[in-house]
Amino acid sequence: MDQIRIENLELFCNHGAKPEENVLGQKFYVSATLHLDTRKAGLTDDLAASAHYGKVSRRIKAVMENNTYQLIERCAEVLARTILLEFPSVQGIDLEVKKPWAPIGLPVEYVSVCVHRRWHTVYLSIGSNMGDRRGYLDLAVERLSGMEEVRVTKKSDYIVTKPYGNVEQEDFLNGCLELRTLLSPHELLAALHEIEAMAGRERKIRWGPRTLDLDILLYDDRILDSKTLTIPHREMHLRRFVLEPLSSIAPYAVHPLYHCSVQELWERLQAGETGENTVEKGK
Ligand code: A4P
Ligand code: MG
Repeated sequence: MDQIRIENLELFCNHGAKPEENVLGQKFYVSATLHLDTRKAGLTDDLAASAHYGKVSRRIKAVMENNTYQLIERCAEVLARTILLEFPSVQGIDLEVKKPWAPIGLPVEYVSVCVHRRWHTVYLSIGSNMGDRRGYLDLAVERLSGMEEVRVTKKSDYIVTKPYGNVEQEDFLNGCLELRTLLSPHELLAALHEIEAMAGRERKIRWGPRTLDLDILLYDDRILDSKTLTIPHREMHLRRFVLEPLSSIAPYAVHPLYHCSVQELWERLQAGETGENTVEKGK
């Protein structure tokens, strides 16, 4: 991806863990590399197709001067988030905050913190088989859309599906979403659990009836297996209620373990059939 670089923007601000730093202030330098596609601006000579480096610099100055943080880690985190949220063409950012007068009692050129932050593409499975199923799925979309660090970029149709697994229960309404997010996988999982709780979700039986179930299917091309989170979702390739709606919004998304597209997974499942069936569309 193309880059725009802002090198060593000099600022005078009050960040520091020592109280005197917060009063006296000192010099900081901020550098930012913006990752974006400059092709259109390059061809048309139109600033609207790029990111205005003057505006980005002034935003960095305002955030640095109007706040007092203890840590340069915090400065870097807030700056990266602000630029990613406020400049839509910027897909990612490398940001460095340098502190040349860091009071460590030793001759040092500077200390600095560097972070890389970017928008991530995520696919979610959403499902409900209790009460107002459509209402719960719509609630999830509404809550996710209301979060600053999440953008719902695609939504499949909802389909009615027979329960998968060995629990006797009502049919499900299922769908899939595409999100862009600044949240890490575990932060996103925590946010999904909060939305499930808002929908009155109770965890009694594994694979049992639920007002709202929100699962992370894919997160970029990440492979992750922790105690609380496995990505890609362990069973996504076996589930009609996942692959049918997912293939309608992301046929070419690639499963990073099986190295094949969602469309291929869906075709394989249809060819092999595994006992769980779509019964009707759009209820
Ligand atoms: N967890 C691990 N990986 C993930 C992930 N990728 N996304 C952990 C979300 N959560 C993940 O989930 C249990 C724990 O899994 C979470 O706390 C999280 O730390 P849960 O939602 O509390 O419990 P669950 O949903 O009963 O269990 P599980 O294994 O997540 O089941 P699934 O996979 O969600 O399947 N049939 C149809 N037709 N439609 C459905 O939507 N859903 C299920 C539940 C079963 N049958 C279904 C459907
Ligand atoms: Mg679940």
